[in-house]
Amino acid sequence: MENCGFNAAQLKEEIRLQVLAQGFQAIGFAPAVPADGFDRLNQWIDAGAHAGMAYMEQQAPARRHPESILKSVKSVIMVSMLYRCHEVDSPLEGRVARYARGPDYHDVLWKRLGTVLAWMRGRCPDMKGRVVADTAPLLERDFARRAGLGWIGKNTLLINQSHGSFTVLGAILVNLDLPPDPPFEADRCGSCTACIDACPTGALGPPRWLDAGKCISYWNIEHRGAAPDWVPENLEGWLFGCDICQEVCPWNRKLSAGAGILGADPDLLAIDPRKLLRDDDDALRLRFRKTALWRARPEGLRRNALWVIGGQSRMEDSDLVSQFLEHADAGVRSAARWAINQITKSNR
Ligand code: B12
Ligand code: SF4
Repeated sequence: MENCGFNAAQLKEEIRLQVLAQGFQAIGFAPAVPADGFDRLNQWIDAGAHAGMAYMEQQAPARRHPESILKSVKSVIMVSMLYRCHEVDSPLEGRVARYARGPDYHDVLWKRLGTVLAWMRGRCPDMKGRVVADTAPLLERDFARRAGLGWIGKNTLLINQSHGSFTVLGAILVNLDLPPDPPFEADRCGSCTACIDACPTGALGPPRWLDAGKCISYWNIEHRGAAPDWVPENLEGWLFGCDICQEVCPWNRKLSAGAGILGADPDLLAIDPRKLLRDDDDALRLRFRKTALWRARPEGLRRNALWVIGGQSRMEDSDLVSQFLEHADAGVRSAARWAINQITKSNR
């Protein structure tokens, strides 16, 4: 589509300003072409590295090209938003991945990118566009690299030279011809292997390959039901998600705690797993419905809380944990059994 009479470079600059005004830290423009990493995605799926994420397998063909999301797409506008990075030191609480410590980022991104798209429609009433954040079949990190936002680190995350990797990604797909930015070609990881070395479950490696079946954030976010014992044994206190491969990354060191627009809720910096176990479904819904933690649903949150409590092995928790030994959900029951065993072993 012609750019409704606008000079493409000027329209691009205006879009950039609109995106930055919505609190995004970075924006870049990529052409709507087949994804660079599509073959790698297929190798990853063929190797079973997606573990139980059936949607990754089902949607794989759709990730080849952004036209599966918007048929007439010509440009992919990639954006990233830095989230806040407060450190928390509360040994009895469960650790929450930083991206989940505020309102659900999907809602934030969809709303803000929707505002930008509405502005664009005001300029070009006949244009077509789609807002994307996480859930659509787009290889977001590939397109972010293509749009010049950064490189793909050995922890597989998109790293921006100024903002590091504690960012979430989103996109606006449009049928406008917007001049692309140069892709980010350099690999700034160099000889560093800090993330690969730090991962407690060996999920990373070879570089830029993550075996989801070994990744803590797969087990405590995506997986439903029981898990093998080595999962809770290596949880290192993570109640939801895991940030270890980002915490050790030198590119995240200079970030200040207050940086980023995605606000952090003080109640979500870390979560008391005992309170979580005492809450019923309605209370959990009220507390977590509008946050990313809701993806785990009440039974997943209870299972994760039991894993964290088991890892702390305190005798005084045994009564509470015992209440879940006959729970209706198999994942919760099995986590309670594991936690009781841990408590008993450590207090013999
Ligand atoms: C499935 C998924 C997961 C899975 C699998 C993770 C994974 N590495 O694939 C699990 C549940 C484990 C997960 C965990 C996390 N996730 Co996640 N996840 C996704 C999702 C939905 C798809 C990712 C995907 O396509 N994987 C497929 C594999 C094959 O991808 P890959 O290993 O990275 O390889 C691809 C590219 O990197 C590329 N590639 C690799 N090497 C090279 C080298 C070169 C030179 C080139 C050109 C290309 C290239 O080729 C591959 C195919 O495209 C995306 C959203 C989206 N729509 O993209 C979010 C996303 C990747 N997740 C995100 C986040 C925040 C996380 C967590 C940090 C959350 C947390 N704190 O717990 C962790 C990080 C774990 C990690 N180190 O990856 C963000 C990452 C933001 C960023 N800055 O990169 C995304 C983009 C969501 C978003 N919209 O913000 N996630
Ligand atoms: S920790 Fe080192 S190897 Fe891993 S992503 Fe960061 S710079 Fe790259």
